[in-house]
Amino acid sequence: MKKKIHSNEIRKIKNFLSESDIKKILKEIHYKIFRNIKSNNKRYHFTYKKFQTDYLESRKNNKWPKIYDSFKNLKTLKKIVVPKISKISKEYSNNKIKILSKGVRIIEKNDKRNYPMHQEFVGVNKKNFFVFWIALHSIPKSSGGLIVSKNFKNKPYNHLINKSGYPILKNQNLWKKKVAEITFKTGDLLILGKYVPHGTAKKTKGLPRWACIVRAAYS
Ligand SMILES: O=C(O)CCC(=O)C(=O)O
Ligand SMILES: [Fe+2]
Repeated sequence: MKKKIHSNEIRKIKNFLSESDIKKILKEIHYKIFRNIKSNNKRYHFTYKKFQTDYLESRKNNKWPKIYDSFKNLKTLKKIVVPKISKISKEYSNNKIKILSKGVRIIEKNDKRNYPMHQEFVGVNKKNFFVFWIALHSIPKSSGGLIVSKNFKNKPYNHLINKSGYPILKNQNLWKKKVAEITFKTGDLLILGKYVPHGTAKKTKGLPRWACIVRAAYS
């Protein structure tokens, strides 16, 4: 029997990506960043700390939006993450999945890019689709994990577009009253149904938060 996932469900899968998978992903990202900063140190060398400091440096560069956009096409997403998502999806359905979008999302302390509460269905014209959200490092409390609603119906709610252009649920303050914060260990995956209200957890501490987000639909 397949463990079908419903549109109002969330499922956590621990250790979905291994430390070595993640190192490959972060190295690819770091190299893209490194090539675009004016660094005195000409030699490329990956360490997690250097990755984070080079990122903060490259954010000041006007090429940053282009670099960020290129993360959608990371080879490691295609070669490591997508095949693993296809594989795990077979546990939930006999139907094949189609990747709708993939990318990397970064949240810094008190970041304006924080996502308010929303459901994922807005603008996605697929009956059966899911968000695959993967932590690229451990994310303890108050470090920009995810908040998910504890009390909601399995249906679409009305959304409005906020100043940043994101579709968000009306009455954010009410939604935010009944949420649980999800924390992550390196490589953990959270699968979210299209009607699960969710958003970015407050980030008041720690280095920038990195997650890989893939949206996929069953045919
Ligand atoms: O990564 C996050 O903090 C939230 C992202 C999200 O909900 C989305 O991309 O739809
Ligand atoms: Fe979302």
